[in-house]
Amino acid sequence: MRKTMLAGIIAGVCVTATTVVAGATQAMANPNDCPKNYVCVWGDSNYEGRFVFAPGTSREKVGDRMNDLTTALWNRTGSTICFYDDTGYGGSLLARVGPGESRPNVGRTANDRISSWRAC
Ligand SMILES: [Ca+2]
Repeated sequence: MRKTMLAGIIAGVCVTATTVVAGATQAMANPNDCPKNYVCVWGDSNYEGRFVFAPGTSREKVGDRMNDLTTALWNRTGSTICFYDDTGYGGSLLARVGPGESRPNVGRTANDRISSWRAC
């Protein structure tokens, strides 16, 4: 009798935990999180983790918080945006993303390297 009750409690806890995680994931992936005319970058794939949402089409320095940490990105501007390895649009061109396009994962070559971007 006791064993049965305990199993029931554990099952209940598991169901609750799963529901919470699924809800959080859905909220993080909401395209409305990145405002129109912004370039948005996230630290984890599928638009999760730390992020920076920057208005306009250029950012000379992504800043310490996101430098060399971008994995996912969303270009909600009307321009094609080029993402660079160094600040000041220097170093390798890591990604070229068309207007409105997004990348749930920038790929191994560009991952955790982006330091700046501008229209190109
Ligand atoms: Ca870099």
